[in-house]
Amino acid sequence: MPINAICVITGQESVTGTTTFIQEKPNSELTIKGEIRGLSPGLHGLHVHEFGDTTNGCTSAGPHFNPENKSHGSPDDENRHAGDLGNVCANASGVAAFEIKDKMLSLCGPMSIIGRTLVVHQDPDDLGLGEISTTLKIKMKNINVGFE
Ligand SMILES: [Cu+2]
Ligand SMILES: [Zn+2]
Repeated sequence: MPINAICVITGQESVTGTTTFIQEKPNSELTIKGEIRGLSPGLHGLHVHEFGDTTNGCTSAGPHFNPENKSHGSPDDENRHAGDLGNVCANASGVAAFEIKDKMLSLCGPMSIIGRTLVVHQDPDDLGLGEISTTLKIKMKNINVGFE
């Protein structure tokens, strides 16, 4: 039976949305499907951060979920944080609709994202290629992933 989880996104400046996570079996790829509204048009970094505590934004949510102690990268890289999901793109109306298939993250086991935080950033993610981390400015936060 497929496993499902959902996160409801609430953020600053009337950013709202939902993201659904679907996994057919414990080891199959994770489908991440979402729609986020109220963003500025263009690219926004999307990550799973380590902790589910969003009381103090990115500080309490901790770093990118990284159980294998790797470097920040693109979701297509071998060397990436498990929580690195790249960028989502908002259209001219500020809506980002996306469907991501990810082979690293899971809804169970050591790579489980349950109880962590999904963060959509104001700025694009440089995917590990730049010298300055773009992951510090937070636009939206506060998504605990829980079972549906
Ligand atoms: Cu982040
Ligand atoms: Zn990262």
